[in-house]
Amino acid sequence: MRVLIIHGPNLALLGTREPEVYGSTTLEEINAALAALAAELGIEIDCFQSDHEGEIVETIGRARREFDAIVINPAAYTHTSVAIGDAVRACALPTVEVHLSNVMAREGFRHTSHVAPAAVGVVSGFGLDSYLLGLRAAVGHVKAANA
Ligand code: CA2
Repeated sequence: MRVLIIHGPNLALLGTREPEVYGSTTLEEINAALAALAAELGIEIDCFQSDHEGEIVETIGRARREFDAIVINPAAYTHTSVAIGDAVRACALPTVEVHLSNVMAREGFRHTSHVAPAAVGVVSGFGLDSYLLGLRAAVGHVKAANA
């Protein structure tokens, strides 16, 4: 099983700015933790970060041929991008949306997601663990669908 991990805009800055909101863990540390969990689960992952909406849309569009599921933190595009929501719907891979912070406890504009209606579920508010829980959920979903 292969799972594509997508990190949206500005997440490359993790660990360097706003630690009070997003913690002190870097993106490299998140990817390393995901790789360790993937090894434990006996699956493969590929991690991708982009600040560009079109690149994220294209990457989702290509994913169907190579991957069984997607775990995505669309970052600010969560709240603005009809295109990323449409890409997730069109690619038809089970997708889990994850957020480091609890978006529902933040500003009102963060309460809307264009991706969540196309996802199998959302994990929000657990920092690094949101990604790890999201990966476990994606793998469990694929296994259940193939059983
Ligand atoms: O909580 C999350 O994971 C978010 O997706 C993070 C986004 C935010 O727009 C979403 O509402 C919730 C922001 C990512 C920006 O990351 C930064 C990291 C360090 C310093 C500055 C920004």
